[in-house]
Amino acid sequence: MKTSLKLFAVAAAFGMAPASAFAQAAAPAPAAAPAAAATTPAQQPTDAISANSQAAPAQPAEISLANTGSEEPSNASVLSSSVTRTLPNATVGQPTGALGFQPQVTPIGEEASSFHNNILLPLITAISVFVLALLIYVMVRFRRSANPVPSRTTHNTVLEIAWTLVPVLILVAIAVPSIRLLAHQYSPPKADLTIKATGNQWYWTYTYPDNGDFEIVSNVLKDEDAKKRGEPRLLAVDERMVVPVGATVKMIVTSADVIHSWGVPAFWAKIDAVPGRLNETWFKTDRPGVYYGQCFELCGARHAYMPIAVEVVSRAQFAAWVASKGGTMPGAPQSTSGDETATSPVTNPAAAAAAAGPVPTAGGSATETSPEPTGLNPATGTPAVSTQGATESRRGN
Ligand SMILES: [Cu+2]
Repeated sequence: MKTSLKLFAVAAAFGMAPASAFAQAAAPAPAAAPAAAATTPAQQPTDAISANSQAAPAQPAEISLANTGSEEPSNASVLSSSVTRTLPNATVGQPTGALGFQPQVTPIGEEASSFHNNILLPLITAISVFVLALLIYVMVRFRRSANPVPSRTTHNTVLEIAWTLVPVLILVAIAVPSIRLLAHQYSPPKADLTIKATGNQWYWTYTYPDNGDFEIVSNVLKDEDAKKRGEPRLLAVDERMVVPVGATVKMIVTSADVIHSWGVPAFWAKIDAVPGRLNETWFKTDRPGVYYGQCFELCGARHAYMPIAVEVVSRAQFAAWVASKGGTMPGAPQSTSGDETATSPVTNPAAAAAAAGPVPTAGGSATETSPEPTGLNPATGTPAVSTQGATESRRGN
């Protein structure tokens, strides 16, 4: 009896450890939304735009490509094919109501969810079932009527060694893939693009230091506006963070006021946004689409209303979007003064293509003509990776 109980205690204590993996598993179910959700979130960010005085694209409420100085005539089909909003896929990139993780679209996410689904989940299930079976066996076999005179046994060497050794071996077995996953997460490939995300009460701003340091302000959409655009409520935003497909994106995350947390579950990326401090995470996805996240740190009254929407587009579409925001592509002729190779279409066709913006092909599909996203940032200076810079740029507010 006693041994069985002890075995139960050990197994139970052990069983709880892998269960903590569930802690990160929580999909970002949008918090229960009071009707107050729709109270004019779009007002705060105006000062944030004006604060970023350099080359601010005069408050682009609606994206317009017509006057970006591109040599292409303002062509409606170019416009619609390059900078329209991608419609979200209801099964990817947002909560679906299903159990488990959202479908993962990054290599890290695939590795992590596979670790969870194929190793941790079966293991904790087996342990729980084993413990439950032991409990039931003890309750039936050693109940008072069936076992009136209990055994006086106090030690069983074989059993004691076993219940010490087996959990240790299980932990070691878990540690191997776990530490391998950690290593992969913390040794990202060289970044193609750096984006600085700043949490604010209660919206996000995104700065693109590689693309002329322009800033976009991302506010939650009212429920009715989200519905009109075919997007999920409390996850849709007015200005999405846009990244090119296949690019390794380095996220520099900070905050302008209190602690927020930037995360997109489908990317397996989440990191705290701490005022006065720069945190870093990264993601890379080969799947174009719209992926939603939210603030993951309780940050105040409207914590539930500062969602994150990342739109993954082709490289040509990204270049068009950058141009529409008044930014530049790295290596583009107008933005380089000292780098002569970057200006030559011969030595750097990617840069030339980027400078020219989207090529209006007959089918309107700019994707086919887009060069590989590698080389997106030939001069990966990461201008914003200075703690002082982060805090100082915010001081003006
Ligand atoms: Cu927040």
